[in-house]
Amino acid sequence: MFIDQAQIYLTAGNGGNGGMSFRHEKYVPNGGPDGGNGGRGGDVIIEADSGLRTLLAYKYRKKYKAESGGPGTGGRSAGKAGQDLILKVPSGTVIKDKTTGRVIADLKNDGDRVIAAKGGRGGLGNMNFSTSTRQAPRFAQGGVRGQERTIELELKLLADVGLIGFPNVGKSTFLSRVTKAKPKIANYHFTTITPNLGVVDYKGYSPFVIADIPGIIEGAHEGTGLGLQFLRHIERTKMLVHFVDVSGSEGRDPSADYNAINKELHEYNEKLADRPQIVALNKADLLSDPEEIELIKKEFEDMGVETFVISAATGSGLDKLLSRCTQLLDEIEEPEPLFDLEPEEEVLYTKDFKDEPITVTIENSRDGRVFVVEGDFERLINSVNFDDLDSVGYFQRMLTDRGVFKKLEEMGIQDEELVRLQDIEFEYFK
Ligand SMILES: Nc1nc2c(ncn2[C@@H]2O[C@H](COP(=O)(O)OP(=O)(O)OP(=O)(O)O)[C@@H](O)[C@H]2O)c(=O)[nH]1
Ligand SMILES: [Mg+2]
Repeated sequence: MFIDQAQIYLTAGNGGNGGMSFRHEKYVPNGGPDGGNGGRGGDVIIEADSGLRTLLAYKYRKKYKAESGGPGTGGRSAGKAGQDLILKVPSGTVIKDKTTGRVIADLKNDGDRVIAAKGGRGGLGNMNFSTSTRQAPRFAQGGVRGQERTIELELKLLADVGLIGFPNVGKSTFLSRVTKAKPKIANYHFTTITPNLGVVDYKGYSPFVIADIPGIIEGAHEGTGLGLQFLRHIERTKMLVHFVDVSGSEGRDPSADYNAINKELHEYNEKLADRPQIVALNKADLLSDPEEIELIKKEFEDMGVETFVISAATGSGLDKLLSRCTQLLDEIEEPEPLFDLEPEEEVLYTKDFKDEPITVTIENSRDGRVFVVEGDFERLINSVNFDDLDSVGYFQRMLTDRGVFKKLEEMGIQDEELVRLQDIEFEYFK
C-alpha cells in the first residue's frame, strides 16, 4: 500500500493555572501573596525523519495531545511546563491546516520541524496581582487552553527527475531499464496506479532519483484519470522527461499529445509547467522508416523543444538521454516551492475565551426562574475565590468580558433572579 496522506487531530497542552497562595512564616501572620505562575502547555511539534518512508502510522492513530502545564503553587513556585509531543514524519511531508487549507510547513530535510499546535500560556499566580490598594489578591489567572488543530499530512516523493506522458507510452519500461525498480509494465492504459521511484543505476551514470507516475490524460487537472492526484509527487522534481509514443500505435499525434499534457500541467500549476522539460520520443524501434522520425523531431524542434529518440525496449538512445539529464541536474538549482507558506502568527495559536460559545437556558424551580449558563468556565471558576471581594470582582469582570451579563439581560433577567454556572449559583443584581 502506498500511504501518502493522513489527517490527524492535534491538541496542545493547556497552560497551568496560576497559584493562589499566601506566605506563611513563623511570626509573620499576614504574609504577602506568593502563588507562582502556571507552567506553559506542551506544543505538538512535527519533525521530519529521513529514516521514515510512509505516513502509515498516522492512518491508524489519529489523535495526539501534548501534556498540560502544572499549576503554580505557594512560595512563588512556577508550575511545571508541559512536555512537548514530537511526531515524526518522513522527510518530504507537507503539513496543511485542514480548516484553512493553507500550508503550515514543508518539512524537506531530516530534522526540519514545526510547531503544529501551540501550547497555552500558564496563568499568572496571585503574586502578580498585589497593588497598593489590594494587598491580598485572592485570585489568580487561569491558564490559556492549548491550540487545537486538524492537520493534513501529505508526503511528496523527493525525486530529481519526473517522468510524465500519456498512459502506455513507456515510462515504466524506461524506469525499469535504467534503475533497479521493478514497476508493472503492460500494454494497456493506467498500468501504473501509484508512483514508482528508482535510483539510476546504469553504465556508471551518477545516481539520481526518477519518479514514474501514472499516465496523465486530458482533463487531469479537473480530476479525470489518475494523473492529477499524483502530480504532486513530481512537484519537487528539478526537471521532467516528457514521454511520447512515436510509433503511432494508438493512432495518436506525438506533438498534439505533448501540448495536451503541458496544458494540463499548466492548469494544475504554472510553476510546474515551467520546470525544464526534455522530450523522449519513445518506441522508435517500431518505426521502420527513419524519415518518419526526422519529421516528428522537426515538429518538436520548431516548437523549441529538445528531443531524444529512444527505445526503452531495446535501450537505444538511453545514453544520450541520461547524460543530458545529468548535465541539466548539475545546472538547475533547487526548484522554487510551488506554494506559499502560511505566515506563522502568534495570534493564530491562542484560543480566545471570548470566542467560546455561551448558551443560556431558563429553568423553572420552586424559587422561581433559574438562568443556566453553559460554556467553558472551568478555568475561570478554578481561579476564583468566592469568599473574597476582589476575586469576585475579577470574576464579574470576566463574565462581563465574555458577554454573559449582556446575554442574561437580553433574555430578560430581573434583579434577584438566580444564575447558575456549573456548580455556582448567585443572585443577579444589575
Ligand atoms: N516496442 C516498444 N514497446 C515499448 C517501448 N516502451 C514501452 N513499450 C511497451 O509499451 C507498453 C506500455 O509500457 P509501459 O512502460 O507500461 O507504459 P507507461 O507509460 O508506464 O504506461 P502507464 O503506466 O499506463 O501510464 C508495454 O507493452 C511496453 O512493453 C519501446 O520502446 N518499444
Ligand atoms: Mg507505467
